[in-house]
Amino acid sequence: MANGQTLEAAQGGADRINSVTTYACIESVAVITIDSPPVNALSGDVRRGLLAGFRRAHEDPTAQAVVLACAGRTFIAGADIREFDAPDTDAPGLHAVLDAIEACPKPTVAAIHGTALGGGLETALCCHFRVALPEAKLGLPEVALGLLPGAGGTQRLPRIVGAEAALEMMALGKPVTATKGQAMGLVDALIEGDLLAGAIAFAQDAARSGTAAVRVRDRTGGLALPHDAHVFDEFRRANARAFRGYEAPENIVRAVEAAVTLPFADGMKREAELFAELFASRQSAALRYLFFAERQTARVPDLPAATPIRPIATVGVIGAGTMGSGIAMNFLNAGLPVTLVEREEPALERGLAAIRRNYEVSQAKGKLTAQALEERMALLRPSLDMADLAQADLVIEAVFERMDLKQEIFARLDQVARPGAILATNTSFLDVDAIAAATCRPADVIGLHFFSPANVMRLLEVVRGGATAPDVIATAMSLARTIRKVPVLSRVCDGFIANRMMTPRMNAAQALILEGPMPWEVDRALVDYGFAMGPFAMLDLVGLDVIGWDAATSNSSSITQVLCEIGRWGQKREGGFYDYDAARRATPSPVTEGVVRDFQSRSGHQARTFVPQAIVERLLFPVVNEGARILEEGIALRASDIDVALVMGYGWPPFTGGPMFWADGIGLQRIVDALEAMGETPSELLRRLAREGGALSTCTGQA
Ligand code: 3H9
Repeated sequence: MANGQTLEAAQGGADRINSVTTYACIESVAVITIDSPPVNALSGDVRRGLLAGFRRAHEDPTAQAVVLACAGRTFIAGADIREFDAPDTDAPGLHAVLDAIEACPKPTVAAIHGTALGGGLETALCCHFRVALPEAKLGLPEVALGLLPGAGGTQRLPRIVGAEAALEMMALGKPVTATKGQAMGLVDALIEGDLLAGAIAFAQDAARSGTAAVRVRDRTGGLALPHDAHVFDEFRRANARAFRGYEAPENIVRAVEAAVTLPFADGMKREAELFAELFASRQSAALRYLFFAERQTARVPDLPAATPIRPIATVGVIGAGTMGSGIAMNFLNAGLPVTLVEREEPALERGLAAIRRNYEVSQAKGKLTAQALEERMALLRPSLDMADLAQADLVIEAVFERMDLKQEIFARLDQVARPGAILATNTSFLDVDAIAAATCRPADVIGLHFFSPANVMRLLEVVRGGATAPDVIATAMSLARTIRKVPVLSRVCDGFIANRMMTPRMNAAQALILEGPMPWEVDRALVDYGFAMGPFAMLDLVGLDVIGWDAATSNSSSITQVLCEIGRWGQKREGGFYDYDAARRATPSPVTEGVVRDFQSRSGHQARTFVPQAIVERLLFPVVNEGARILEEGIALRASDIDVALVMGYGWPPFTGGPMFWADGIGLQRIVDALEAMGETPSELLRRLAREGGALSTCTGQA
């Protein structure tokens, strides 16, 4: 229980206001407690309970002050996002509830533990005071849902913390700890130990002091902090890159501008207008969809809830290259010992040095203490002998993508690993069943496909082979949470979900430049769509030589081959599709242009101009089609898993919701028609949904 003994006692002797709210009067302090798992979101019932609770506290002659507290793991974590699409219209609106809280003439205190987020913090801002456990977090993260704090947060927060700090918290969605919040004036007292007892004592003091408590709306301290009109432009400029493509940050900046220039009531009206714009936007619908999609991926319909989880206390990683060392770091970060195995001493040394260097960078940024760095390194056991993996509960192989090599390793693992150990491969496209066949225990074999850099990227593709045991799948899905990854379950196919989905984009890009657009025009269209870089810039980064080029067999039959033949291998050679200066800034290359023009004239295409929208459709509609095939084949469990995989693994712009959600917004019939016009065959699923007016993003895998 996160919120102490006094809370339990208070609840024990309390009156029940409704199914999620209790009321007690303890030592002259009214205690209203919300208990609505999992996160005390402001559902209709919670709003009903709050309104009734504060009314009763107002009228209760024995109550001199009021404390608002929450049971369970957290204070109110925000508006109930599920209700956004299905509002409880019988319940009082949030604004009416907050007005009632703010109008309470007795001193009101929010007692915060866990996270006070969004509408939760906005509720606390309608109390006169906020007290909190030191480790509690306070934030207004609505921007991540494509929204702004629409319950007065944009107007009240700057009145306490000032415009600049409020912009940081709201437009960047950065929460603060209660300790920092106290320094900013947002938290009035930190309580060590029993939060409710501390909050009650604080409320009694406030009541005793006799001075009228000041409402946040009437406070001006924050607004008096130095700022001028430039603060807003400077903030926009400094964050232009992070805000690119997103609508909510600009509306938040405008709302804070209103807070510093308009009286409170007018600022609230402005906030409501700006909120309404965002609430109706496709972007917010997309980001809300992704919020739930991300939380759904770990649910596997054919795994009974009672499927046991194998305990994982020690991990082995084979291969200390970039992938292997990145993978190892995930487990070290979670406090699990890792045995890292390489064949040769120098490679092992390089891997260890890379891990240490990574931690040192985190330390230099203040994200890791020197002690934590050493603790993590101490969990790492380097080895040159696979026999040292005998005690590992999980072994992950991360060597070159060669089937013979992987099979050899798995055959050896089969001999050394203890019975019941999970044997995982980090392959990004090879057949997991063929790898499993090298062992006598294919039920224990699974794919764990990390994305590079493996210690940073949040996606983990979990690949179930034909023979993988249910408890091995369940363990992998649960382990993902331990190492703070989002697992997406895939069946075996070439490239699994994420890599397979993006192959048509690359093929379409290569084909398109034969018809007129230059690589940089193609890249520009995709960057404007929202990707961080286009496919050709990506090829230059990865290296043209490592994507299947072989000097011995190269015969000038493609643009990539010719570029490789003339030594244009990408950024590492200071030139690929683009030219690069010493600072690795890319400019269109006249050499590449010549090669492309040559291929264009030989291809028989009449070179023509494509508007950016046409380029986007040429490259991304085939991706949507591939997604529909992946569902038809039952490779993915659900369309939303595909969206999560692409957003988290390939930087697909989150504000589109991912390819499946985006496709629904475009219209499936239009996509079918366009695919046919391109000479592509639309999948049966896509055709059927287009015919029936169905949605792709709510589909489940079908095989
Ligand atoms: C808002 O407040 C708008 C206002 O300005 C008012 C405008 C008028 N609603 O993440 P977890 C569910 S917008 C409904 O796995 P954790 C979640 O789906 C809101 N449900 O746990 C999951 O359900 P399930 C602003 C919610 O410990 C379960 O709770 N607030 C909500 O890793 C556990 O969630 C936010 O944006 C919600 N608001 O993290 C905060 N929140 O088990 C969003 C969670 O069925 N929430 N659920 O899958 C979070 O950041 C994290 O959930 C939190 C807990 C940090 C609270």
